[in-house]
Amino acid sequence: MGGLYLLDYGAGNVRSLVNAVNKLGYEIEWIKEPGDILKAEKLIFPGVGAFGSAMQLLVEKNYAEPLKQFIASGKQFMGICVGLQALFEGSEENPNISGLGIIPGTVKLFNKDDKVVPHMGWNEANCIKEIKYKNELGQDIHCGIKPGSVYYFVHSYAVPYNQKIKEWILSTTQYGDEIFISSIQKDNVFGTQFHPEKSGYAGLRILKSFLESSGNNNLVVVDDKKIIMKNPTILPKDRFRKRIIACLDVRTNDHGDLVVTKGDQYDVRERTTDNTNGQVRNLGKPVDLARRYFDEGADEITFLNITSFRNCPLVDLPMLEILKRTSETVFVPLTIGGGIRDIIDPDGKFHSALEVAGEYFRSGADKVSIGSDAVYAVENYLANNKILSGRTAIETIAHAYGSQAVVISVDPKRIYVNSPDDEPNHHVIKTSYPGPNGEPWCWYQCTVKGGREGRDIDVHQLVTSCEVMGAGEILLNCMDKDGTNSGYDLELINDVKKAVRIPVIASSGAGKEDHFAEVFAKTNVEAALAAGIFHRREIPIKHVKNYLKERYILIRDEDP
Ligand code: 1PR
Repeated sequence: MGGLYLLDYGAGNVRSLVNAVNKLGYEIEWIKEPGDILKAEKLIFPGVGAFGSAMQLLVEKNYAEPLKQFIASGKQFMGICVGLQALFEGSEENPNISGLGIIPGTVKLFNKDDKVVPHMGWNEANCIKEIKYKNELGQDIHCGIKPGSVYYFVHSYAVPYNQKIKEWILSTTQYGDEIFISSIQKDNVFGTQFHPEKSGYAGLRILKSFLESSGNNNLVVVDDKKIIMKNPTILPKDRFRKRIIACLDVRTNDHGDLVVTKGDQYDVRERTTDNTNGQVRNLGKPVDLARRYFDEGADEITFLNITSFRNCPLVDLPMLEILKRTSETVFVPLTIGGGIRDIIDPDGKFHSALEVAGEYFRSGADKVSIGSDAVYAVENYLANNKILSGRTAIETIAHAYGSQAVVISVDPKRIYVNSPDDEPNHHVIKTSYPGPNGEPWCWYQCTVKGGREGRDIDVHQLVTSCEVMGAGEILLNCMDKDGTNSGYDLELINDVKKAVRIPVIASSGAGKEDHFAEVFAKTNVEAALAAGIFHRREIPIKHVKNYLKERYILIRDEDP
């Protein structure tokens, strides 16, 4: 099939979409100028970032009018995420900016009272009508959305279910007690609020059906006889899945090769018989391991460059190549951490954290994770009477790419005290696991440079400030628990969950299946991350998921 085009305006990770299309055996060309839009036979618009900036860029680049003409011409269009939202009249996200106005209605912010926002993770899409495409031979192709399958969502705004536009609605999804439109389809226009290119095999099936359907005018048909419109009812609980994340700490070993390693409380060197530091532990090759975890059912993959404090020219950042290669075969979200900060090349050239993040997004990352730089930013924010500067990495990246793209990686360690009065400037909690001298209280000190340096700031101050700055998720490590296989630090996790309204990933300490069940049963964390047990093949991800399923914890099943 020729004439398949991608409408990109440089706002984020579209590499994964291109890779997904290529994997399905199709080539896709990029729209470079307005005239290309009308040349296209099929067009995919993977809107990324904020509604307002997407629309502004469409207008600035003179794409908006040709896009409307393209859609009116009856040629096939697919919008993804903001690419779907742009079809509506407007969005609460940027009330002064108009959408394309093809579908009546406004995109609204989720209600944050009963749930964390963004809605980030795997959820169901329930088709409320049955749609079939025709292929070139006139055969039916189902739209690819299958009952029971789950898809990857990442957004804070959505279009609420609305009977008045029922002819447009293909599926709905429930988040908390809200039902929103998760996909639309009418004539030649198709769109998903979720990301098919990040939804594993279930998502690839949807892209495939769109690509295989005939590209001629109006050949996409709605089979009217099959339309079963029923109003979706609000269930007592949504079907949002708990996520299992595999984390790969990456660094160069003593031979200069990039390897996945794993520390015990952040010490990544083998212990030798004479108790001196040995070689950096080598647990495999990053790209191969990521692929293995995708096949085993990981819901996300996180790469952390743990020697990021070393200076490196922007173009030689070691993780760029790893991301590019991983995103060719791994179709779940990828996060990259380590070194997301302003950098100066060895030749003296300055690059902002925003530029660094941009390189990673273009190489296939969906989120960046900020560690040390977040601690410094919060220190300045608190010293400056909580006035936002607008210039921190968190703020600039969240502004350009959306909050959902900014994760804060926290590396805390416990400091025990006898009484809260001993530490009046920090958030102190009573612990059931007293310190070495029986101290019944502790606070969690934030560290920088991979745990090498403790700072005078506690986790509570860090996460609440980062949320204000625009971070979209917290990756909550714990130095005391890392690599110990003794279970997650539930006290820390519960304390952080109470403090923020953004998703939290529990990390550090998983040693058996029951630790995952425990963290989901005893905290309301959105995701659990592990490293060592997966790398050492002690417990396959599949076993963890089966164990959770047997205990009625909702997880995503593999969908081959
Ligand atoms: O400060 O923005 O450059 O980011 C550096 C990043 O590298 C941070 O996210 C920091 O957590 C990470 N990092 C730095 N040094 C180490 C180290 O181990 N020496 N890794 C390190 C942190 C912790 C987790 C680990 C979980 C689960 N690793 O990512 O994967 O604790 O482990 P487990 O399941 O085996 O217990 P910046």
